[in-house]
Amino acid sequence: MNIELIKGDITKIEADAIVNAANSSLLGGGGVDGAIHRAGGKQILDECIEIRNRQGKCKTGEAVVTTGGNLPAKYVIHIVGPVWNGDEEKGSKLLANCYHNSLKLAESLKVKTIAFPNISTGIYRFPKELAAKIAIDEVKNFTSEIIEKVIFVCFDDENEEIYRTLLKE
Ligand code: AR6
Repeated sequence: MNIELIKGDITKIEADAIVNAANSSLLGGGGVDGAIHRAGGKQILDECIEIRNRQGKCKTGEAVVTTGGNLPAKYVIHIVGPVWNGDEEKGSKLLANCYHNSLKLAESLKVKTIAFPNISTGIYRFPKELAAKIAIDEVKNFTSEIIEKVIFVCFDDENEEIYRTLLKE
């Protein structure tokens, strides 16, 4: 899989799938979640409500999919990242699951290109450098015959700098 780094707004990315850093309610929120629901329109929320009604709240690390609504992306994969509470071992495993489960779901949808935001590094306060290492490791360790490209979309300068440095290594 090719890895690409982009600085910007994930709602503008033309990938088969973009990943949303959602919360367990699946009903939207702030940060990238708010941006995706605003840009994608009501269809995404309606589908999230349907999923909620069918299976209840979404657990940390669990991935569910909706269409992209008005977004250029075909699918939105909603994942719930861990809230940082200082437990590095547990938090790291949960965050790794987020990337792994998103990639597995993407593969089952025959997605060729997928874009990730920096899950958990905003409102959920996960340390950015540790989160980036986990994200890059999970993607590099995932072998796929289907997914061709993974795009890390960094919104803030700090994350972009961290990813640029780690991806150079
Ligand atoms: N495009 C790409 N990345 C973005 C965008 C955007 N438009 N907007 C923000 N980011 P956060 P979390 C970056 O807080 O930490 C929500 O309320 C941001 O700079 O969106 O997983 C949910 O509903 C940061 O690096 O998600 C949950 O309640 C990254 O996205 C909670 O926040 C993640 O920040 C989830 O918190």
